[in-house]
Amino acid sequence: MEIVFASTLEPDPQAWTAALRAALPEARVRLWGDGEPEGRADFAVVWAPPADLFAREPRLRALLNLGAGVDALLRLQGLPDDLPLVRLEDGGMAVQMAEYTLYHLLRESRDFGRYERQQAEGLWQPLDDIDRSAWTVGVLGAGAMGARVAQACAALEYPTAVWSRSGRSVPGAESYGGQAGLAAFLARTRVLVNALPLTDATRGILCRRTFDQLRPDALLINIARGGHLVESDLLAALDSGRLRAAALDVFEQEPLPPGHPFWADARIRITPHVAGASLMDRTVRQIADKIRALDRGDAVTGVVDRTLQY
Ligand code: OXD
Repeated sequence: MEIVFASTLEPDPQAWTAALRAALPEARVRLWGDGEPEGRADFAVVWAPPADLFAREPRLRALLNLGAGVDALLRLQGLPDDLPLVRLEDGGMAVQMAEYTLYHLLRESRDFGRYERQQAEGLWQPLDDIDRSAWTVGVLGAGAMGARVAQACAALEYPTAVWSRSGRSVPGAESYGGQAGLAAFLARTRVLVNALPLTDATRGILCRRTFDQLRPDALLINIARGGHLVESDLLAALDSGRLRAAALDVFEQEPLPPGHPFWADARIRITPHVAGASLMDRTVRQIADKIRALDRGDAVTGVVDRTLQY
């Protein structure tokens, strides 16, 4: 069995290739562009692969993505229609996304920013006790990421709901499904967390119409994709006071360009697409198990449905 590791974005492709070699000693694992003979790979492990991968590796039996989101992969020129794509289900990202969400939720609901300002003024001034019923969390997406985020919020007794296309239930959270359930979900939500896949159906879902349906003084946390957000609608919602703040980890254009209005906006907290990193050990173990199963002809989980786009 031959495996090729191909990424135009991964800063240390040698380390991933070495980890795959260690996890799959029975396979020949190559790094794309290493000068070795091409055209014989059975599986490709990728993160933003080069577009000519498919022409140069025509014998691929499956593509395994180093991340959970496959939106960019599905847009890649030359991607064969019948090539199975397997997304990463949880390579340690879900718990990090839960942490990220809790950090911003706690900061706002416990007013820790205000205590920081008070400290700078040498002021000892307890603020009002927290009223959890006022901090209703709504998570868009009930997959591995959304479910973990929702469970973490619910564990701290924030009233939590999830919304998904299918209405999948998550223990500890109320669940809402489909277009029919969206309005009721938004109407009970003050802290909106986006953990959806980016598809034709979800692009632009974080827009004025959505913001207008949330409870007042809302907080937006986007840990999915920049394409979900209509940026001008976010700025308008912050200006009008409809939203109090936003925590954004992902952007339509990454890196966020210098001079972009989000940089200088004190109501927006920016992180550089780090809310949920794929951790090497867990990711490689998961991918190695899946490659072995695929090689045996067994079914694996995480296969992308091209119609649903995730
Ligand atoms: C992912 C990501 O898709 O890190 O997993 O964005």
